[in-house]
Amino acid sequence: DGKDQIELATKPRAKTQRPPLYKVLLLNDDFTPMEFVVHVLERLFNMTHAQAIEVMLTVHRKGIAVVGVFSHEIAETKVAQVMELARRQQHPLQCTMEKE
Ligand code: NFA
Repeated sequence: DGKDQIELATKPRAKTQRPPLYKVLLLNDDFTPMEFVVHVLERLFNMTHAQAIEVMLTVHRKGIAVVGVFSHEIAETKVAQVMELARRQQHPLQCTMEKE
């Protein structure tokens, strides 16, 4: 009848801290093949083929789109992986990150 309840001490004014999140952005260009962008989105962002086509077309039409939201370290790794794949194939594809 309530006598086992424990009331934990709290600091009511202390707001809960959450780690900042970063948007990974893909930029359109006139030269990178659509199929390469779809491949990148499937392999590095775990998208289905249908999702990857949809997101690639959004970047193609709008110039830029968010392809994922991650912790700072994961976002940096994703950007580096996209840039490295593009560099190896000599495509000008650009990927960047921005705090949410
Ligand atoms: N605009 C590119 C093309 O027409 C395709 C593309 C999509 C490139 C998304 C970069 C990002 N081949």
